[in-house]
Amino acid sequence: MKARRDIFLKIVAVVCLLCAVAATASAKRRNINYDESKVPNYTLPNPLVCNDGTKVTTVEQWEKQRRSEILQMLSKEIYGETPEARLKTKCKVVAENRNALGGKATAQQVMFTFSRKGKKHQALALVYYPNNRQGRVPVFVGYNFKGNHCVTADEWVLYSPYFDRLEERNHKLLQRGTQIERWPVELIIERGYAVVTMCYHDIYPDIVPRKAKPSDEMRLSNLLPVTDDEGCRWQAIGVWAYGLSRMADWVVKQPWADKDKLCVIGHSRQGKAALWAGAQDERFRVVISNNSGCGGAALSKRVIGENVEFITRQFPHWFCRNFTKYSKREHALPFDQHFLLALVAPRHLYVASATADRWADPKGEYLATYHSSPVFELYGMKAVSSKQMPKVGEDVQNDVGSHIREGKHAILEYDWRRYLDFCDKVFKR
Ligand code: GTR
Repeated sequence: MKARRDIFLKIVAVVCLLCAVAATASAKRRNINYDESKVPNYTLPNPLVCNDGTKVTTVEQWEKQRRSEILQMLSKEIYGETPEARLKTKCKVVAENRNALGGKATAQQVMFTFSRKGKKHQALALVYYPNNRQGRVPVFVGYNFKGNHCVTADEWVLYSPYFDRLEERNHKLLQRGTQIERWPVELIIERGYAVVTMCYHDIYPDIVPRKAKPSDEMRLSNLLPVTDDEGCRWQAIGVWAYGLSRMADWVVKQPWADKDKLCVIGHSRQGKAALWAGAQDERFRVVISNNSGCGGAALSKRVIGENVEFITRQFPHWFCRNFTKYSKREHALPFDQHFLLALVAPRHLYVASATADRWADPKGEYLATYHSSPVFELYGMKAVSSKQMPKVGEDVQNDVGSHIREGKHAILEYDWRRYLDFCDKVFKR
C-alpha cells in the first residue's frame, strides 16, 4: 500500500514539475505574434543599393563594394567580427573503418587540434565517404547537436570531446544513435556524396550563461583575439561558422573529396551558423538552411514567431551584443536576413521550412529567399521568382532552391532527398 502511495506521489510530483516547466515556457512565448494580420508594415532595405546610395547594376560593383559592405554590416550588427588571425590546425585520423555501412563507405574519426600562442583546443569529426566512387565526391559539412555518437548507434564511434568529459559513463547524454533520423548517412553515401560532421559543442558549447557558467577553455574562440569593440564581439554563431570553415580546410585536402563541390548544411541554430559560414566562405558551393528561423533565413522585420527580443534574451550567447539594440526595434535594422542569403550568390542557396514550425516563420524564410533573388539574378542565375511559397511537398529547384515540408521543426530524410536532388542538379551529376 505504502509503495503504491509513494509511486503515486512521485507521479504527481513529476506531473507538477512538467506543468511548471510548460507554464514558464509558454509565459516566455506569450508575447509572440503568430497572426499574419498583425505583421507590422515594413520596408526591406535593398541589397543592391550601396551605403552611399549608389545603385548596383553590375557584378563588379557588387563584388567590389556592396558585398563587403553587407558583410561588414552583418559582422557589426548581428554575428560579430570574425578574427583574421590564423590558427594552427593538426588533423589526425584516430580511427578508421573501411568497411562501414556494409562495405559501402569508409568511415573515419578525425581529431582536430587547433593551437595558437600556447593554447590548444580539440574537436572530433566523424567522416563517411563512399567506397564505390569514380573520382572525387561532393561533400556535406555540418554540425550535429548531440555528439558524433548521436548520428549512428555504431559502438565504434568515439564520444565527441565535449561529451567525453562526462564522468558518469552511463549518462543519458552518452546514449548512442539518438538523432539517427537526422542523418540518413547510408542514403547520402548511396547517392555518391560524403558527409563530415562534428558536434557544435566541441567548437563552442551551447550553454545558456544564466543556466551554467560556461568556461572559456571549452571554446575554440579562446585561442583567438577579439575585437576591442565589445558590441561586435563574436559569440557562438560566429564561432560555429568559423568552425565549419576549419572543417572545410581539412576536407579540401582529402584525396576523395571534390573541393569544388562543398556543401554546408545546418538545422535550426546550426542553420543560422551554416548560413553565416556560407556567406563568408566562398568555398561552400551550396549553402543549405533547414528551418533556421530568426537570425537565420527568416525576415526579422515581420516580427512573427520568434523575434529579436526573445532570441537575444533566451540565447544571449549566440549573437554579438549589438543585435540586442534591435529588440522590439526590428524596424530600425539597417538590413534583414535577405542580405545574409544574398551573400551566397553566385553560389547556390537552399532554404527549407516545415509547416508546423511557426516559431521559425516559414513564410518569412521564404520571403527572405525571394528578396535575395535580385543579387542571384545579377549573375544571370534563376533564383526564386514567385512571391508565393511553393505548395507543401513541392520544391523549387532553380539555381536557388526551396521547399516547405509537412510537419514539425526537424531535418528528415525527406529534406535530405530534396538537398541531394538539388546538389545533383548544381553539380550536374
Ligand atoms: C529554439 C530557438 C530557435 C532555434 C531552435 C533550435 O529554441 O528559439 O532560434 O534555433 O531552438 O536550434 O532548435
